Formats: sequence, structure tokens, C-alpha cells
Amino acid sequence: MVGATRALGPVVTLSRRDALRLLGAGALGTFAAAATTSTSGCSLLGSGSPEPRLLASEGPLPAPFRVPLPVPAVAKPVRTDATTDYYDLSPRVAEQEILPGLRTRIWGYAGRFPGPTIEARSGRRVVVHQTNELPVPVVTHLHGGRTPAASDGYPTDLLLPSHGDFPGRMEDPRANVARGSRGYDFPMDQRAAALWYHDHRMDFTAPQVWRGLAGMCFVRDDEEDALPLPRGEQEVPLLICDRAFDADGTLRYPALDPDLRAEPGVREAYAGGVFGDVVLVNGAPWPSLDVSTRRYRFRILNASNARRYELSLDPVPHGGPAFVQIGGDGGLLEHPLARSTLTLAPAERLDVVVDFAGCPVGTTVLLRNSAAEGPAGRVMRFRVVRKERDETSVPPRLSRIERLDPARAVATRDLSFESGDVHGHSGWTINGDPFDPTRASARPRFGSTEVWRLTSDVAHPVHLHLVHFQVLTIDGERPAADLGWKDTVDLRPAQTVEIIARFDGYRGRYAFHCHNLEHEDMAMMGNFEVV
Ligand SMILES: [Cu+2]
Repeated sequence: MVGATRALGPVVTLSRRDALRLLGAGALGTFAAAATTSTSGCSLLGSGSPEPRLLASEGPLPAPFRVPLPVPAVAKPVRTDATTDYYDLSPRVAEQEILPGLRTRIWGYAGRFPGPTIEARSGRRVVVHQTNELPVPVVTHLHGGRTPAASDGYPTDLLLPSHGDFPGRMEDPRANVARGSRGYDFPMDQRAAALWYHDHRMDFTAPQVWRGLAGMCFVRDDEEDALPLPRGEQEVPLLICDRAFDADGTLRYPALDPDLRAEPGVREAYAGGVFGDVVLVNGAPWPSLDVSTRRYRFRILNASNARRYELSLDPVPHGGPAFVQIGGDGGLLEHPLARSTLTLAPAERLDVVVDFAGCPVGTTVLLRNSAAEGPAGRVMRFRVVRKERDETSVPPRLSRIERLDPARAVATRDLSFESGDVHGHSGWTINGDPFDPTRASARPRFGSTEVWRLTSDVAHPVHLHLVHFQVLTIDGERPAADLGWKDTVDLRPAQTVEIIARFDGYRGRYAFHCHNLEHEDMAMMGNFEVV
């Protein structure tokens, strides 16, 4: 195993109560039995598997392809002025028909799962106001946003419930805790890209996203608008996530505290991450979309807690590659790429065009997931229902991307994402350290460029807040294809990936972490401070 020879940090001898204090509501020690040690000396999770585990639904699964693909509503500003659009996306409890004929209680922004889509313009400020109507604290992070630290949704910057008394004491001395309401200020000073917003509450992100706290946000700009790409009804967001349900439609999740108030974490068997057996696209199980014989642009987000997808089309529309990739996490690529398969780790986005022109009316095309067998092996279906002319195209040049030069990097850092000791229990660590809000792994000077060498034991999708980066090497080799600007990189087991980033935009404290949300909640997070 990679990193096996590196000693873990000193064993922290805090009592459980001290650990709770240090990490606010957090305990982190909850999935632990004694850690075992492999022959290579690498600390492994106790009796829990280091791999994600399937949480099966109770009762029959819904029949696939019966529900039309819903498209999340576009958020309506409550107010606009010359520079800014103001939204209210207050999280609250709601009931929604996810499985046909059943009501599911969700936690949603504006009471919806997925949350309303924010349509933003590069350089035009967005302010999101929230009143927390939920019974627990929330924190909202705009993933992929270049956001001032105060609005970036740092995990201890809790927004406490607007009613009831929540004992939300944070021992992070810099925590900015609010009660009831707060605003998030997003300058959107960035290029066109598909972002998403989701909960980021310390120790409880995984169950709160699972319950529905996620939505998409598109930033648009003139460069993208000038391209002859499919738009309007032919540009379709696909927010993909897996969930498990009880027979009555209730969402299942193996939380130790089902009320998500005091004790964080999941049952030990799920310490590697939680898989569901129902794949939802835009909140609907295995939906179906009627299309015409033309190009569609799909803005795909993997909003799953732990599941990674390998997407393919069956059959591949006649005459084409399955997908033409035009963008990734951080916006358009320089040139389109023909792709037969799309891989998406948690939190990654892909921007692709699919051309149904070669499909006779009546054709059905499955979007498969070859990374799974059984129910999670399929995602949704397209049904070609009419002939239509198409004046769109994918030009050979999409954008220009500045290449960050490793010779300009002022620091190279090694960060090992591995299982390890979390306050006396087994958990997920970075360089052997569990998350500590008071310690920075890096203090890059504003505007400086650094290379980070990320190493994994098992799979870890690593996400940096604030910055977008470029992937220099994967296990020493340059990436086979251009990945464009990224904010999340899909670290496969026992892999080393070098990324390069320029730390500009804003000064302050930002998080970086594994985006397997169960790993994140179990301490696989660090800080960098732009100074
Ligand atoms: Cu991880």
C-alpha cells in the first residue's frame, strides 16, 4: 500500500470528551473498533471495510424508466439590482414523491431536492440568504465557487436552527456561528462552469447531503454564449446520486444518531462510504427523457456520497462517439474530446454533448453505469420520439486555457490520504492527521503557485476549495487526455496524482478534503491558509 512506510502522527491522547470539544459537535470516533494492522504496516479500519458498502432498500425497488426526467426549477431572485441577484434558499423539511406513489421526507433548499438551480453570470454577484428551518445546524458551500472565506461554508461556520435551542458550541476559535439566518456572498468572479451547492456541516455533511441538501449552479459567460452549442431545452442538467429507501419511502441511512444532533458517524460497516441501490437523476429513480434526433448538452454532476460511476450509452447512437466531452469541473476544455465512457467520482462534473441524429424514431438508449452490477448498473434512459432539424455544432476549438507551469511552483507538498488514528479510533486522515480547524497544512502566499502530490490508500476523490487546479501527472504519467480545470480529482487506490494550483482570488482559511462524504465526516479534511 502506498504510504505504508510513513509513520502516523503522534497518537492523540485526548479523551473522547476533549475530542468532542475540539471538534465542536464532533466525535469522529464512532465507527471504530480497534484498528488492525496489515502486513504492510498500513493501518486499516477495524472490522469495517475500507470500501464503501451497499445499503439495500427495504421493499421492492421502483420499475426503471417509468418516471419522466424532472428538471430542477431555476431559482428566482427575490430581488435584483445593478450588480447583484439576491436569492432565498432556506433549507427546510418537505415531502416529495421520489418513488412513485410514496411520500419521502427530505431536507431541501427551498424545500426541494435537488435544490433550485442557480443561473449566474460571470462577474455578477449572487447573494444567497438562508433561514435555517431544519432542526439541526447547516453550512452551505458553493462547490467550485471562487468565494471569499467568510462565505465559503467553512465546516464550523454553522448556521444554527431558527427555532429550538441547539447546543451548537464550536470550539474552533475562528468559527463564525450564526443563529437563524445568514447570507452568503458569491462574487462569481470566474469563468463559465457547472458548480453545485451543498451542505458542509462539520461531521454531518454526509447524512445531510443524503437527505437532499444539494443543488446545481451554472455560471455563464460571453465566451460560452458565443459557441453554437445546444441550449434551452437541449441543455439538460443531470444530477446523479444513489439512495436507499424503506418500504414506506423513507430515506435510509446508517447514521449512529438518526436525529443528526449529537453523535456523528455511521455504523462501522459503512465507514468506507455508503452506497444506495436506487439511482436518482434530478431526484427521480432511473428516469426517462424523450429526445429528438439532434444534439443535447448534458451537464452531469455526481452528487453521490461515495459512489463512482463509469457511464456509457447502450446502444451508441449511430455514426458517433457516445459522448463528446466539452468541459469538466472548471468549465470548457480547449478542444472537444470523443469519449466512449465517462468516469465521475463524487463531486466531479462533466459537460458532454450527445448526438441522437443517427437514431431512428422509437430508439431507446440506456445510460449505463459499468462500475456497478445490479440496480446501480443503470442510470436512466433516453427515448427518441421525433425527428428535428439541428443547427447546433461542437466547434473544434472551445476555449483557451492557460497552462500552469510547474517550473514556477514555489512549493511542492506531499499529502497522503489514508486510514489512520482519529483520536484513538480508526478513521480517515491526511498525512496521519485528523481534521483540526486550528492547523493549516499549507500557507501559500497570495498569487503563488504550488504543486501538491496527492497519494491514496483506497480511492479518495480529493477536492480543494477556492482554487481550480490542473492535473500534471497520474502515477508519474501525464494524463492521457486533457482534463481542463479541475476542483476534484479522482484518486484511484494506491495512486499518486500531482496537481498544480495558483492560490489567488481571496486570502483566508479554506478547506480541502476527500469528497467521499463519509470519509470527510470521519476527519479526512485539512486546511490551507492563503496569506
Ligand atoms: Cu476518501
